Amino acid sequence: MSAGRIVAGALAPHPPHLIYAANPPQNEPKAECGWEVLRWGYERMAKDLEALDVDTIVVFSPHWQTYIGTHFLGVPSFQSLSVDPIFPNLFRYHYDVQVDVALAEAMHDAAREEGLVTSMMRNPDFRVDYGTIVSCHLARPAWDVPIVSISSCRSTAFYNVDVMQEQAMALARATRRAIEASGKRVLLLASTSLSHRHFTTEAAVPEDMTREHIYNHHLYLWDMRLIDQMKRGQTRAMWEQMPEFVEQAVSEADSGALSWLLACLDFPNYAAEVYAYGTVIGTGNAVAAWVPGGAV
Ligand code: 2X7
Ligand code: FE2
Repeated sequence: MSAGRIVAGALAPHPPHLIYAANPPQNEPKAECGWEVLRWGYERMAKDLEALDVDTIVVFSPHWQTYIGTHFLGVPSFQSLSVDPIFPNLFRYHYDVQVDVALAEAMHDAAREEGLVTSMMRNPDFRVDYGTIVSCHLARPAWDVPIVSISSCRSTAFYNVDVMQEQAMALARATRRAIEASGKRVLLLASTSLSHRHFTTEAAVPEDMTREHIYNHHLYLWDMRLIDQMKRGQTRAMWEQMPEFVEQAVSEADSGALSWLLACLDFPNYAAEVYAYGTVIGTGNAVAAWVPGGAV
C-alpha cells in the first residue's frame, strides 16, 4: 500500500445562507438568489477539488462544540434533519452523511498518543452539526465520498489562543500520521469564517443583498491581510498573528480550524488559490485552497 497523503487543504466557511441561496433538493426553504460571489467561487473550488481524486474528506467544525476534549464521528452513517438554531427559516437540511470510521479511529488514536483528550462519537442518533454539513456540501455537493468530522473543544474560550494553537499543532501531527498510514488521498476542510462580527438587525428578506456588507472597516482590513498572506504563502505569519486576529477581528478561527489546517499542511510557503471573498450577515468569508506539490 502506498503512503496516504493530503491532496489539498481548503478554507471552507459554512454560512448556511449559501446553501439556502443555491436551493439544493436537501434544503426545505427556497430562496430567489443571493451571495453569488461566494457561491460561484465555491462552485469553482469544488470543481478543482473533484479533479484530485479524493478518497475521504476530513472537516474540522467550530459548530460541533465539545467541552471535554476533541471528538470524532464514529458511526458509519448519519441521517436526519439539520436545522440552524439561529436561522431555522433558511436552513432545514435533510442529510445523509457517510463516515470513514477507520480513518476517524486512526486519527482518534493518534491524537490520544499526542496527549490530547479524545472521544469517538458512537451515538447513531447524534445530530451532525451544520458547520460540518454546510462545508462538506459546498466543497463536494455530490456527497460521494465519506467524511471524518472533528469537533472543536473550545480551548480558546477555556484557556487562551496559545493553548488552542498548541492543541491544533498536536492534532495536526496526529491527522498527518493517520492519513499517511491509511494509504488514502484526503481533502482537509477548515470550516470557518474569518472576521465574525454579525449584523444586529435582520433584513425582512434574507437574500436582500442591499443589506449585505461588512459592518466594520477594521475587520475588513484584517480579512484582506489574511487573504494577502494566503496569496503570498505567508502562512507562518498567519499562525503567529492568530492571537491578535482572533481578538481584534472576533474571528471564528478561535475554534482552531484554521490553525489545524495550516499545521496539517506544514505551513505552505506557496500561494493558495483564493476563489472568493464575501460577507454573510456581515461576517468575512474566504473560499481558498492549498494543493501541496501542484497547481489546482
Ligand atoms: O455559522 C455561521 C457563520 N459562521 C457565519 C455566518 C452566518 C451564519 O452562520
Ligand atoms: Fe459559524
